[in-house]
Amino acid sequence: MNIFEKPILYIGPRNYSSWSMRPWLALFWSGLDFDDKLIDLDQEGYGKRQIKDVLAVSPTGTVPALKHGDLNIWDSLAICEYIEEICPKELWPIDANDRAIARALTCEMHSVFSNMRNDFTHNIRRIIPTPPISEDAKIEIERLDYIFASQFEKFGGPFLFGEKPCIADAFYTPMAVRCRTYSLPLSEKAGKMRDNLLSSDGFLKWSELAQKEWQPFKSAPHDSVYE
Ligand SMILES: N[C@@H](CCC(=O)N[C@@H](CS)C(=O)NCC(=O)O)C(=O)O
Repeated sequence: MNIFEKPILYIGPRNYSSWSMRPWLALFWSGLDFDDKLIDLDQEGYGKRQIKDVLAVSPTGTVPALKHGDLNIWDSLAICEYIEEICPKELWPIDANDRAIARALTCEMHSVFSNMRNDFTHNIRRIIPTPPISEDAKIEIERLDYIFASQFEKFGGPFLFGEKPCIADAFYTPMAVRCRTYSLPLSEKAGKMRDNLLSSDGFLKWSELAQKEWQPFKSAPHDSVYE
């Protein structure tokens, strides 16, 4: 690995690829100089992890993937952990207990919330009428509400652990997007945390770039329905 080379983050279309947004936000907040390279996911092999352009940079056939010198890392969380190790800034809270909880929340986001992710597909640009909410998705929305509200109560925002953004914020920002896109029910305090996450410098930049990538994505149900 040559640490003097710029890291390159391979990402999917910004409007849809929530997994790509997570390490991009971590890189944005890290202070590292980096490039990103967009790979069109709306092509043969999508959904099967068999897109040729993606397989060329990621053994799992998924984005995000990070290239740093001769090192290639796949998976959003592993990429964030790597960035945290090489960057000059702390991307986890300083306090050991807070850091442990931030990691637990991040792992929870990475491995749970599948109903919310499947039922409310990520779409930054649109406001979509709230679809029927399944019992399983309702349980996850309530859990998300608890996380947002309790972190807001404890730290007062703007981020989940107070003044500075951390990897947990990068992981939960796409959930704030879903809450906004589908007007999902949140308590007042959780709603404040949602709005805070959607007002961060990193998300506003990502969102601005997403607006410019204006092409419908045939695999995204709402872009064909609401185009
Ligand atoms: N667990 C992976 C998930 C990555 C993932 O599912 N990425 C989607 C785009 S958001 C993908 O590349 N899909 C390609 C496909 O399904 O063919 C991570 O955390 O990086």
